Amino acid sequence: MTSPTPRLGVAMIGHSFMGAAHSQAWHTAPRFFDLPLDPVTAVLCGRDEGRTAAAATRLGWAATETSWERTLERDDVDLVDVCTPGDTHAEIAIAALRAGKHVLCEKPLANSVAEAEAMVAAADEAAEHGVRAMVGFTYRRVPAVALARRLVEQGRIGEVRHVRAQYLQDWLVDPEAPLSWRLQKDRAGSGALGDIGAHIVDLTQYITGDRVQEVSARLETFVKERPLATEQSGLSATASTERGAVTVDDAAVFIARFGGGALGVFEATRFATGRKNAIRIEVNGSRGSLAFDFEDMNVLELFDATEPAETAGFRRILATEAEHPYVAAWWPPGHGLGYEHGFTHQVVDLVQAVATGTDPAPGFRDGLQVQRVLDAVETSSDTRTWQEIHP
Ligand code: 4PW
Repeated sequence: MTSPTPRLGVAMIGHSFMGAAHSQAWHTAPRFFDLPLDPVTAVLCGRDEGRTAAAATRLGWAATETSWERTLERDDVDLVDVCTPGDTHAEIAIAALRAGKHVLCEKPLANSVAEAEAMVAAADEAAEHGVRAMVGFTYRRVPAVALARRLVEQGRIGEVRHVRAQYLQDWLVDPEAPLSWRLQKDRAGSGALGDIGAHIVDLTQYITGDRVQEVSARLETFVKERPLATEQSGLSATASTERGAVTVDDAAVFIARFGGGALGVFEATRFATGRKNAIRIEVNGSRGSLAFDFEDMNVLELFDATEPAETAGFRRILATEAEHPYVAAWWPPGHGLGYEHGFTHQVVDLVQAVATGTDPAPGFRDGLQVQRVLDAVETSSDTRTWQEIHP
């Protein structure tokens, strides 16, 4: 008789947009992937008892808590999934690691470099006792993106010279869209820069295997005052009659130089009218190019410069074959994946790392490096100078 798969008790802190995305991932991952540990959605933690209980029923969690400190004391919890706004990441994640719980923390890792450094220190200490920490840059786990990384690693596009990255949303174009927590510096750390710019910094570094080393940036807040938010759900919220100041950037643009010499152009905005969640990455190398757009997320475009000029051209690789990263566990070719699958793959990779006692990627150190880039971008914009990112 085979022994049962060991249990991994999970507690999730927060149950809004990211909480819902993570919940489906914890449920779905063991159903489609052969996992070495059995994740059990043990405890959902939120501040309001009634709302947390309703969310636990809807999202499938066995028990609820209204205090994250109490959640960390529970013996049925082995891993803490932090899905709260950035202002609580450091405090919760550090306490969880010290309590011997593995941690998955939403991005950006923290609201400041100092917080991210403290989190890395806690993660390093915890790693000595076999406790793991991961930061949730989920878009790395879109099969077409993971394929892009694989092709760069194999040398298919040669030496990388140009990186073009945009993260375009439009949910703030309406000046009356309410001032939700994502528009408050004390809660979110920064605006479009940290919320979505962080993703393209991580994605370009992941795909190229290189690091952003220098930046020159400009941030802008187009709408400086908005109605305060009452109810919030996902990216939308209900407007109150009172108004408040927007304390974060609406858009961030910056140019960059990577350590290996490639030049990068980055744009993160919530004002790209008509673009809902367009994450566009293009990488040009000495032997070819790659292009990806999340709004057509099952496709990776490849230009192979070694092909005869007569027939060479960008071709669309439909990344839905069993040979592509993560896809073998899913559907037959052509039956594409969606937004939520990145979160499922994140759980798969984290559970593997915990079970095998290896450091998950991206770990807190990767999160800190992205934080340093975000910080350099803000300083550059404030001072109108180029800023170096120190390792
Ligand atoms: O991918 C994005 C997130 O990181 C989502 O579109 C929304 O913006 C929710 O949080 C950020």
